[in-house]
Amino acid sequence: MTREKFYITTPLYYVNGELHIGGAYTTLAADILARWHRAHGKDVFFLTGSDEHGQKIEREAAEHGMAPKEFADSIVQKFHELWEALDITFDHFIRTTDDYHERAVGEVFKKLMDSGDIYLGRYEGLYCTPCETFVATSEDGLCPSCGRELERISEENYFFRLSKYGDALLELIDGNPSFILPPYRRAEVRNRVAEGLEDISVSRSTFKWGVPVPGDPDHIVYVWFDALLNYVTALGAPDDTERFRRYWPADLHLIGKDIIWFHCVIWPAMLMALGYEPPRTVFAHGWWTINGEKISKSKGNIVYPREVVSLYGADTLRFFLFREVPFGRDGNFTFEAVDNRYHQELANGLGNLVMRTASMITRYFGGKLPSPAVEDEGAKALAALASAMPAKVREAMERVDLGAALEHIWNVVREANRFVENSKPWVLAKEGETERLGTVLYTLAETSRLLLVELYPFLPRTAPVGLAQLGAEWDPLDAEPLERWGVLKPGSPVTKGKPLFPRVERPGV
Ligand code: ME8
Repeated sequence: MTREKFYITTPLYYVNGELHIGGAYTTLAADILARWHRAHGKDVFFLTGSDEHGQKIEREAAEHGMAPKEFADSIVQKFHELWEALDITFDHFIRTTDDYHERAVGEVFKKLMDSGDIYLGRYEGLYCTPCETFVATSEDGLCPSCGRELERISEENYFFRLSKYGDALLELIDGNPSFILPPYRRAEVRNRVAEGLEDISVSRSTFKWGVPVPGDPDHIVYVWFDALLNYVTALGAPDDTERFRRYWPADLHLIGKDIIWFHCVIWPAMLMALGYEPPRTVFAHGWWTINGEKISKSKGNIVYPREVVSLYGADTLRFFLFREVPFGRDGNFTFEAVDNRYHQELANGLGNLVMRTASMITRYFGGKLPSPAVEDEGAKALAALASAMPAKVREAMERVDLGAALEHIWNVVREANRFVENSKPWVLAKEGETERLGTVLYTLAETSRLLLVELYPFLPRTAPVGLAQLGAEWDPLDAEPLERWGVLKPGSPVTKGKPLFPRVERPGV
């Protein structure tokens, strides 16, 4: 039986500087989902990469006294270091300067020139270089998206016949409720499409850093047209490759809400022009802000992932970003909030639960898991709640609602800790109620195990450590048999290890 495929992508990040937590956010989300789908039997293809052409990169490189490619190489190296530090399990990393991609972009451009979907015209108007966006109108000469100064350009340009695809796009949006997620982002895109679409400029001729237009090398392909194609060129398109046939259409393009128009309108129209299926889902998440302002390379209000990782570890960054804010909404970043989540939820909540469970089994049962020999109301209720959790997590993950998945999990963490307080195992031990104590501790161990199985995509370093302490099996490619109650066998070894989340002193606090 062939496994079902799951093709997931991140945006290609511009190589104009090191990545801040915004870029890490999208890539971590993709990694969490990739791990979750792999653990549930899917044949996952997880793509990320770098967006290297265009005026912005050309200028940035010049400021560093470097050639664009040389500059891009140095930044891409940093991306790779970051993805390694954050345990990102991508299957392929595409650079828009890769030969196969550049060749494919030229071929696609030619194909669309031949079919009439791309034609030569003249662009007179405004351009925002930081956003690499053509802007139709602006009263104050500032970019409506980022607020910075626009440049007036007047160039002979190739145009893409976007106007032709308005009706088909409306049909796509209306007929597929999960094409644009979260649902609250759909209306804005739909309304703008319904107002009517104009053809868009897809080439530039005043600088050189890009893929030359076939047969007209004075022009280079517009950086967005080039970059969007990565999602299919990475699979070998426009050649009819096995990989392309296997994985296209993408199951999930993860993006920030800043680039929803490119992904939900321009990209599907390009695909329609090429005769390819549109992606199944584009999920646009919100922005991380500092004091309410979007964290952004060009604004310079930045937090780097390493500032969190060096103190709290990579798992904490992952956990925090999806626990603190519903996936889809904006959220304000503070180190206080990271510190609170770490100490209250990871250290005192989950870490303490696993620690108490393992150490009581070590102390009272010599490190052998006791059997749940007698009935206990509290234990039964906790077991029922924990057993029901994996299905709820699944439902949330399938909607790409990472925050809801964590909330289902944390509900069980809270109840398990409450159960420890209510059942008072230390009193049961003192009073010699060994059988009841066995039931309580078995229930806590099995609940902790289920929690760690569900948390693995969110805590890929810590969850296996906790599972090993509980003597539990774990297979990152086959979680399903482990998602039911009663997998731990009485008599199996449990070891008390180091705390999963030791206390952290923040310097200067
Ligand atoms: O737009 N909060 O690249 P980019 C949350 N190259 N996410 C953020 C963020 C923030 N403050 N800042 C950035 C580009 N992001 C193009 C994409 S795709 C074919 C080409 C994330 O380097 C978010 O995912 O500006 C956003 O969409 C992406 O980084 C933009 O990265």
